[in-house]
Amino acid sequence: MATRTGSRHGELGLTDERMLEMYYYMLLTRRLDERLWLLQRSGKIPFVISAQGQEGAQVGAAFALEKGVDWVVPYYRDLGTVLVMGMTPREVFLHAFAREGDPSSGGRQMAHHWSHRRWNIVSGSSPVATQVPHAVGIALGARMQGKNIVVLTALGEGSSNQGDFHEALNFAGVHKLPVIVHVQNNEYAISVPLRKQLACQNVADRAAGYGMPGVVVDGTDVLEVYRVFREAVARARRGEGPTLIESKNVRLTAHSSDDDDKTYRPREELEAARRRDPLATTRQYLYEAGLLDEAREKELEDRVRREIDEAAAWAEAQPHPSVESMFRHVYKEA
Ligand SMILES: Cc1ncc(C[n+]2csc(CCOP(=O)(O)OP(=O)(O)O)c2C)c(N)n1
Repeated sequence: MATRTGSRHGELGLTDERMLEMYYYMLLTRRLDERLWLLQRSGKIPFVISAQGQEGAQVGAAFALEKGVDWVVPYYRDLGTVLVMGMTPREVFLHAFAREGDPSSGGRQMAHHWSHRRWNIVSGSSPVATQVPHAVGIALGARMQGKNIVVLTALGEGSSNQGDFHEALNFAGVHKLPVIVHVQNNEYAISVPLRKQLACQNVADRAAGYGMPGVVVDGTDVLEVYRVFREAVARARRGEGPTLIESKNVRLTAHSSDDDDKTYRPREELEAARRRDPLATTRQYLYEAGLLDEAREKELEDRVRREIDEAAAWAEAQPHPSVESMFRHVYKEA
């Protein structure tokens, strides 16, 4: 497929096909996320913690990496990231329904703790920010083995106040490790608004203290996110070390399916966030670039719905883990 000259994606070296693929992943992430809420509300799965509003930041970032080569240590909202890196809708549902074939944990681990051996996706723990030292450790290990890989990790802005974040960034900065730390700022840490979380303006401002570039990017703009991550990836591969990237996002849902945001979040503010919805703005871009029209959009929506319907029905019919497998991956098998 051609590359549209004069278009923003063309200027970034993205073909029309690749641009549409970006949108496909954003749409898949959103529709999958919506389906997880329906399943949770109907009592079929226990818990959802959404990527809604952060698809641009996640898909843009993951598109800058090399699938199956680079490593990702995601956080619970990173559905878009793990889909781009190779996880399938079937695997997402195996995880959600806690079925035996779940690549994240064989149906044992808490929801949204994404992991996939084949695609170098490493599970985080429930305490927030613990994934950041893990990512830095993986980067150090790769350096010692002489492998030229990049490690991407992500967290929310609230989690960037944890000690783990600061220790990890310091170590990565001192040793110039090939890590990209992506703070997906969605302006809330559960019910705590941004103004009560930070004494500085941007999380990215902290990068200077660790001797690395700190970049602020509009997370709702998938192309701009792709551009800054591509630069950070190139920098890491050249051996120039880590980058801290803060994407500014919107959170379009409550913190999780256990939270009621009506108690702390004004509805007008949510309406304003919806006007910045990255899915809507990217769709608009595709219409203006002549890559999407109503017929093509319907085709894409139908394809995504079919994929999700098929994957959900298939995964639900899979077996639960057996009792005998309870201690697998807990103790070393002799
Ligand atoms: C160490 C630790 N403290 C508290 C929690 C409970 N907790 C889970 S998510 C969360 C909010 C995190 O907010 P943020 O980092 O901004 O990410 P977001 O969920 O908004 O994307 C908290 C406090 C936890 N999991 N771990």
